[in-house]
Amino acid sequence: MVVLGGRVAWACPVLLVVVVLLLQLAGASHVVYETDLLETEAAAATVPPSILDAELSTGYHFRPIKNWINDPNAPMYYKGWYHLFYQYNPKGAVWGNIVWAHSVSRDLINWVALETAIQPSIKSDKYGCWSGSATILRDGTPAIMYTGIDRADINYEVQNIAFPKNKSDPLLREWVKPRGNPIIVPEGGINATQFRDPTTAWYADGHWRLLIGALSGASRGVAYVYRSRDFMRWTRVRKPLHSAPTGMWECPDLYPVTADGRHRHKGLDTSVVSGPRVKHVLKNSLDLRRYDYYTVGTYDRKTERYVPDNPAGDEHHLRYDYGNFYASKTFYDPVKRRRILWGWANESDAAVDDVAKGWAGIQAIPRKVWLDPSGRQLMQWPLEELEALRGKRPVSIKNRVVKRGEHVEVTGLRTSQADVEVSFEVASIDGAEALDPALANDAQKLCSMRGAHVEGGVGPFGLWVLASSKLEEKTAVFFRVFKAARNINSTNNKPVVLMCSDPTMSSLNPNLYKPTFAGFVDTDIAKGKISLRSLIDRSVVESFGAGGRTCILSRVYPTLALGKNARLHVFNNGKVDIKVSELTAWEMKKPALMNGA
Ligand code: DQQ
Repeated sequence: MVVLGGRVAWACPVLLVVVVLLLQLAGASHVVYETDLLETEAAAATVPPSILDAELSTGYHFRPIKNWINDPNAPMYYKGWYHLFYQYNPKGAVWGNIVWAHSVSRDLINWVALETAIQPSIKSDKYGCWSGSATILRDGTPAIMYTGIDRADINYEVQNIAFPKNKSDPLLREWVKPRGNPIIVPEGGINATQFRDPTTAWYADGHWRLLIGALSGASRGVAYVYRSRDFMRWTRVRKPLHSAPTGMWECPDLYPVTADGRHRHKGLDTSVVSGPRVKHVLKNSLDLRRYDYYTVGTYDRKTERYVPDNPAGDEHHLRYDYGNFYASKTFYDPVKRRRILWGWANESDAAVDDVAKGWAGIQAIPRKVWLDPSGRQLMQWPLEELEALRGKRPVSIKNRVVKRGEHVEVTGLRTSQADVEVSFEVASIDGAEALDPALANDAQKLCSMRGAHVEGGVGPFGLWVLASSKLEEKTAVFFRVFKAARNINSTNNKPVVLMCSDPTMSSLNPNLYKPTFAGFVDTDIAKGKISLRSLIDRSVVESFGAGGRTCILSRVYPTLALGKNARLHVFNNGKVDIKVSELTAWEMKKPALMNGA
């Protein structure tokens, strides 16, 4: 064992493997939080030094200074402060010993870490304080509902409540658990080991309601509705809000969005349950796939049922993010009247790397979410507050044609931490490839078979980010256009647009998980334009296609493209020329306050 920079790092590979295995055994059996927890001795011995490089530590994405984090919990606004709680292991960089860490912010960019808010202290959370949500009650009191683990032998899951000790403290530093916990227990045949993550509650007709995620039988994901008049005594509604044969639903979220064109950017309070232009979004985090899926539909408060507009949506149609983004949660921001989405992005390195570097997990940049005018899907965009971190001297390119096989470097700024907005013009889509019908609904496979280096007709074109000087390392974020075809995203036989993140060449480090991620983009490329925004922050690339219709977050760990050596290029590996009508790139500053880092 050696001590690195004041913290303990395990250097002996045998010991390291034992530690990792023990930590795995101590963790929940239903989750594999690491891409490759079962490290071999050989891998442990070869944690590449680059993984420990401070130049890979994210700067403007939310994270604590050290240790493991996962799900965002109970985001809320209270008396002038934004609050974020999150699942945290105070003892190390792998999942375990879970408590609720707590940070507060005035602007959702600068964060101050406070004391642990909720930790095991009563019988019904003795073995873990898992995910949950906040609700502001009608008298203004915030209440937190969370899942407690109350048995040592199995993950027996119950729901607890906590209130602020002092409501006049805007920072809500201390939380108390009243007598009477747990206030919801798994009864009536519910699988007690798969029953967790209460949502924010909504109020109508004299009752509060909330959802709890569950698994019914071997494979049915379920969102149960519980109702209460006083927020303390809860009764389950006999039929669930909704269910689908997808496996366990973790961290459900149900919230209203407006389909009113004039106000479509506005968020709605969670208790707005009806109205002529009110739709609902139901999101589930699918434990089997570790992705967040949602549908747009109708919630009926009388029957307490939800019906998706597109029944096929239950079969994994839409995702918030087609990359590394899980266990998300939204909240309504009454200050700017918007709905904000938080999501967790795990590492894509190995557990041994995380132990060695001492931290694991970030939160994605909080995003504003609203309903697309089509009504078929959501739009997402990084919060406007982030723009305060943009450097004063952006670099821009205008009207630059990028020919077949050409790449254009964007120079004049450091791009290891940058915000890049680009709009592409596609003069004609006549040269687009035909879409193989067998892959027409499988964006992920399509992208892995036709990655950034495979020449196409129209595209692949996009950005190489975190590129090394000789391009041995680069992460490609790009579009590829196919001829008109029917697919899950094209209701009227439009050309099909695929958005991909291809990190297969992102790092010379051989021990990494480098999945290509992809989603279709519901846009009419025949009109000749498409935009891309990428937020680059050392080991994360978070991209927004077509104004936020399709989003992809990737974790990457270059060995060469670090710090001032990271480059940015526009590339075109299609046969048809494309034009960059405008590109603007800003260096991104670190927030003045990031949890003490
Ligand atoms: N993480 C929590 C659970 C939740 C899971 C435990 C999702 O409450 O279901 O840390 O990542």
